[in-house]
Amino acid sequence: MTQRRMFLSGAALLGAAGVSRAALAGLPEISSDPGPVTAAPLAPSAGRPYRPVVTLNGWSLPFRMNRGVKEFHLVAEAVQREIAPGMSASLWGYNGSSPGPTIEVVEGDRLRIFVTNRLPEATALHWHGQRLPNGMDGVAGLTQPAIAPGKTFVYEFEARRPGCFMYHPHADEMVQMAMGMMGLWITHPKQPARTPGYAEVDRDFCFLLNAFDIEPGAAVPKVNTMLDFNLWCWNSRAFPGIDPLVVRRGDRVRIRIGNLTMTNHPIHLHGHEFTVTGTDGGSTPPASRWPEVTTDIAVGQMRAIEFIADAPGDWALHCHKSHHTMNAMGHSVPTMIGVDQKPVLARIRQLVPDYMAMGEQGMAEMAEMEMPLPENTLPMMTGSGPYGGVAMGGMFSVLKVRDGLARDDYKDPGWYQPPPGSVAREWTGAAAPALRQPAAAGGADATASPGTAPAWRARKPDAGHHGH
Ligand SMILES: [Cu+2]
Repeated sequence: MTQRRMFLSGAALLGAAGVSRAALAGLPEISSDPGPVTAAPLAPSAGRPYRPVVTLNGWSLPFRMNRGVKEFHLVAEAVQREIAPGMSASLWGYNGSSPGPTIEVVEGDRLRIFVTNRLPEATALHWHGQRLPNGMDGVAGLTQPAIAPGKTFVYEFEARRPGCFMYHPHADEMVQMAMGMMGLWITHPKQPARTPGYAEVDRDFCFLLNAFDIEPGAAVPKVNTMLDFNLWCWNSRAFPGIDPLVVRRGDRVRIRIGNLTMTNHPIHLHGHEFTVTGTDGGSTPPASRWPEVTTDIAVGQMRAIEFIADAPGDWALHCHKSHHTMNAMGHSVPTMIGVDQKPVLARIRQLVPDYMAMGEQGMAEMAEMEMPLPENTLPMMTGSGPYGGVAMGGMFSVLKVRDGLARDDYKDPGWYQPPPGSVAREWTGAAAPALRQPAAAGGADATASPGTAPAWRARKPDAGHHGH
């Protein structure tokens, strides 16, 4: 009875929107990318109710109801995606964006998904993690013929299991995923209160981990790269292009993260403990959960983490592989820490006037250098905070916990204003004890006077190891 009433109200809404019977016989209208901003959550226009998710730097695909069936239209096509201000990539995606729009449905929904191929090669769409008839699984050649360029295919199945899922091509996968073809899929439970292990939350974020290898100055990813990617992204954005996750203090927060890169990513949250409450296999049994501050997300996996955001502040949320919080860099640059380059610098500058000696004291100085970059390239590490350079890139964002936000307010509140006296500060008392030399052969520490250089020893780079 309830269901019937909801379908009727859905039909009434559609009537108001002026969708005629003739229009319903044709393909659903194509919705297109609103840009690389985090779109406001898309409240359902019809069908069963649910609390929508927030796709970081992304959006959810509108649908229409057609005689009780929820219909979506995905268009596989070439897209232009700004990775961060200053760099744009030529990718493949869906409906104008990479990743494609998030699809949100409710457990028990009958679905019809139209997939139009506007790529120069065949594709197919796989619904990662779903229970569905074998012929709807989207593996080209195995469960269906590939969708040729210019053709539209129809997928029909019921959303049987609530949880977080992904969609991606299962045709020329290496190329199509390296080009950015992927999207998120959320199946909301029909009866949230009666779904084991599931809790309603105040803020429900989602994003995909993806990676590209784009030569500095170029725009098209190198599709044959297996490990040495240079752009580590969330939803095809790299820091400082990734929006903050804005939450109200005390909110119960869920973050759903899927990994469609070629390596694992230990995702780390500062200032809070969370539990892993879901995988792409569904909600985890509550008795199986333990607190974490980092969770590793393997290739092809999804994880839903939950926590109470009870600590106000600007808390880093990032991949803990330090190379993944950087943008394009040269991995074959030798380590120069402790090497005095001054004697040779003047001689190099006679040949290359702009030459800069780098890395003697670490690489953070690179974040502040005003080096001319090739066009369409991001600095290796960048971004500034209220106290200076953040020196980050790639898979990094900020969880902003604030008092007194409105329920659906996701606007960036600016930088956190900490209570007076609660920020790490410079010690102004007596000077620190003198620098200590490494232990001598006899085992005793020699103490040097301040300013004396320690016994650094430069080591030649290992020529044989370039992957990581
Ligand atoms: Cu990572």
